[in-house]
Amino acid sequence: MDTFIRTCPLCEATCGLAITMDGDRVTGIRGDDDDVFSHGFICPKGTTLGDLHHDPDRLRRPLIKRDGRFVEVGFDEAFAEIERRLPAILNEHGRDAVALYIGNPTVHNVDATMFVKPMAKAIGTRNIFSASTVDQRPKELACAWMFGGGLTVPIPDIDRTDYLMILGANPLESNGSLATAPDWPGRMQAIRSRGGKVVVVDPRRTRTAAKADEHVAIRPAGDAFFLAAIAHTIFDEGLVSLGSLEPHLNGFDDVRALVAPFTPEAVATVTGIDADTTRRLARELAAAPTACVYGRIGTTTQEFGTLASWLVDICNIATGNLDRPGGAMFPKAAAGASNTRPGKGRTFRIGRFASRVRGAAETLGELPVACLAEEIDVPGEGQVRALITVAGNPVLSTPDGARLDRALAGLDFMISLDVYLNETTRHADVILPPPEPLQRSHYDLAFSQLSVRNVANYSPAILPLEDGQMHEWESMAVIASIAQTGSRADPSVVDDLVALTVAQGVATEVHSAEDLLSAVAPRRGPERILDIMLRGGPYDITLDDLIAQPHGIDFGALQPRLPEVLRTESGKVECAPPPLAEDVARLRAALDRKPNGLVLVGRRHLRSNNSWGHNIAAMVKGRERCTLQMNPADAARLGVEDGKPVKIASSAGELVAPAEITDDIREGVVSLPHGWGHDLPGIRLSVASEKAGVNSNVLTPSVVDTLSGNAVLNGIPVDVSA
Ligand SMILES: Nc1nc2c(c(=O)[nH]1)N[C@H]1C(S)=C(S)[C@@H](COP(=O)(O)OP(=O)(O)OC[C@H]3O[C@@H](n4cnc5c(=O)[nH]c(N)nc54)[C@H](O)[C@@H]3O)O[C@H]1N2
Ligand SMILES: Nc1nc2c(c(=O)[nH]1)N[C@H]1C(S)=C(S)[C@@H](COP(=O)(O)OP(=O)(O)OC[C@H]3O[C@@H](n4cnc5c(=O)[nH]c(N)nc54)[C@H](O)[C@@H]3O)O[C@H]1N2
Ligand code: SF4
Ligand SMILES: [Mo]
Repeated sequence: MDTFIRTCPLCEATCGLAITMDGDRVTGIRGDDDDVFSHGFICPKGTTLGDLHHDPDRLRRPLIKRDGRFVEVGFDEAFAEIERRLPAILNEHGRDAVALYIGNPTVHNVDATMFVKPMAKAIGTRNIFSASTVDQRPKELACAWMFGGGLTVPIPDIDRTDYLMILGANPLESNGSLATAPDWPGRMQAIRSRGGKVVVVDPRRTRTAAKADEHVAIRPAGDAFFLAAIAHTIFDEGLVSLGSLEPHLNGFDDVRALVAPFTPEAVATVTGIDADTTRRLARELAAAPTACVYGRIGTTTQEFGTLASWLVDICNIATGNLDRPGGAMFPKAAAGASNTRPGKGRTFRIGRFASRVRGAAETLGELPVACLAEEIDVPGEGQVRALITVAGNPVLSTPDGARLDRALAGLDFMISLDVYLNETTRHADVILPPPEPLQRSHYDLAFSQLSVRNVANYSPAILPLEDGQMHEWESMAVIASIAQTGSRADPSVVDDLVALTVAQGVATEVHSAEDLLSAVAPRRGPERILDIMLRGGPYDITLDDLIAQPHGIDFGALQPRLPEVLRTESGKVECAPPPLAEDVARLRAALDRKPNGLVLVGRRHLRSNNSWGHNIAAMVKGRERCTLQMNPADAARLGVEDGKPVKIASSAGELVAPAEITDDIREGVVSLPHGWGHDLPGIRLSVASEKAGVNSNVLTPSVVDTLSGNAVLNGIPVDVSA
């Protein structure tokens, strides 16, 4: 029996795991007590990595659809099929005829993270979509405008704060997001134990809210109004305290006028929060020795997501809490961060091109995934005819799931890189499975840039590839060469090119690109690129240094980084960037809305992983979880009984799900989790199909936050009937 140390790739918390193996069988998984960051913490999901490894439904060989049925083939044959069909579409209909959808696990997989962009570039399409536009795009844009980088996100310093206000996040179920921290439960409890306060703003009394000092049951989509009223109060009552931030700010005084209409009284109806509470919370925030406002998916996947994201940091700035210990701080990642390299600031722009059908603006090189179905099913010049999905299940994860499902059936050609034959990949002509997590190395390129401590941790692969398997980066490199030249090249061609580009990007006077490349020889693939990034990074370490420290290297608590972290044209924090300032008019226009009828929000459960956790028996055991939560008052009014099926209808579609009547949700709001609906024909998910649930995104219209293009997944008007 051997024990292997590796980082869990299943969520953003990056826990260290100690995995015992007997040959290629996983015999046990526990938290790694010596991990410099997680200190032994593990959640129930982390213990299921072995079940994923042994899952008989997990794809181990490529599949090709022949006469409507999938047959297992080797990679050679799969690539021959791609060679036969992909270049023909590119040649006949142009580069934009091939779309790409990049799903969430891509960022948990260093192979895919490093090679998906080169693959996209080789295809040369504008039709790039990703899970980011059903997730954090508003936060990225707000940060790009304010600080000059989409990943220059202020992270709540939860280990040192005296006051944490959490909006639209449930880290006790999700284990945290845009705030990488193993053991959120322990770290949150520590705030209270040292005499601090935790406030949770959420329409539901979540597990996180239940463990906090105070729960504020906001109405869905009320966050931008509420935060504007907090900021208003801070200005109005003379509570602004910029401290050492002042010389680093541009346009802070403009914010006062922008939030002026949003008095606590004026927002009370849209937020559902009485003016006294809002005022008190603003005073508490200003009075706390250190404080931090933290907003997550409930604040971004809604109508005013970008404004809410901006106002989170306005509240942090106004109280002097940006960039100070205990406030919201900027991590300094060991590898891959653009804000650790010297760089000239520039004014960030979106809308360099627009989507064909509705003219939605490009953001960070992508189009909103809410537009994907229409780009496929609306005929005309520039129509999407082929799709490549990478680690994504957009039929269950993105708006108007039923329409997208139909649209995918009409494509000329579809390739999926995925580990399962699921609701989305059933439409593919070719499925290329990556090796599973234990067969690949791991480094959190993205999450170390979003972490509450500066930590670096590398895990080598535990198991080798089996015959007939291929690394995911190699598959991507081969597809890139087919898209670029019409025929297959060895993956090393693209690999060399990517390594050179990365080396040139991080080269300095001390380390030239050539020096870097020769220093990391003979490594190849992601290891070589990572080694280059580490050598060019702020701590000047090498991959060997990380290999020598399997429990990770801790570079310590976050340090103040202003103004060095900024890449704005002014070199200052832009407090009132024009696109955000202009969007405030939209918020003002909505101020007099009267809430009317029920609205739908989502939720997550500790034992889920978006749409793909449900094929593991340990993840779906227990009572049914895909239920419509509703408040007893709403249930009584509508004659709904607990456990009985109810019909839920929106402008996009309708579903039937069992009702779960609970005080833990505010009146006027109902909640259904996403990622369910495993009852479609042709999928190969034997466990998930047994507890199929319903696809909540059948109810999600393809409406977006107009500034960011991010889908509105929360606050959807619905009718519920018994
Ligand atoms: N167990 C588990 N963990 C996960 C995932 C998973 O599927 N399962 N998914 C991972 C991913 S991809 C992500 S992005 C993260 C997300 O991590 P979190 O942001 O913590 O996600 P949720 O747990 O969905 O919490 C969102 C909360 O927002 C509330 N909410 C809904 N609408 C509003 C609103 O308008 N205003 C406010 N203030 N609150 C609102 C919901 O009630 C919910 O409690 O989780 C990650 N971790
Ligand atoms: N209503 C509603 N909808 C939501 C949300 C919500 O809160 N409410 N949350 C949104 C959020 S935050 C997100 S991030 C999205 C997620 O949206 P997606 O990323 O589209 O969906 P996932 O369910 O994460 O699907 C991941 C897919 O990747 C596959 N996979 C897993 N590991 C690998 C790998 O290493 N390589 C490859 N190639 N494939 C792999 C899995 O089999 C699965 O098919 O969903 C969004 N949708
Ligand atoms: S919290 Fe996340 S990273 Fe930690 S064990 Fe659970 S799933 Fe893995
Ligand atoms: Mo996400």
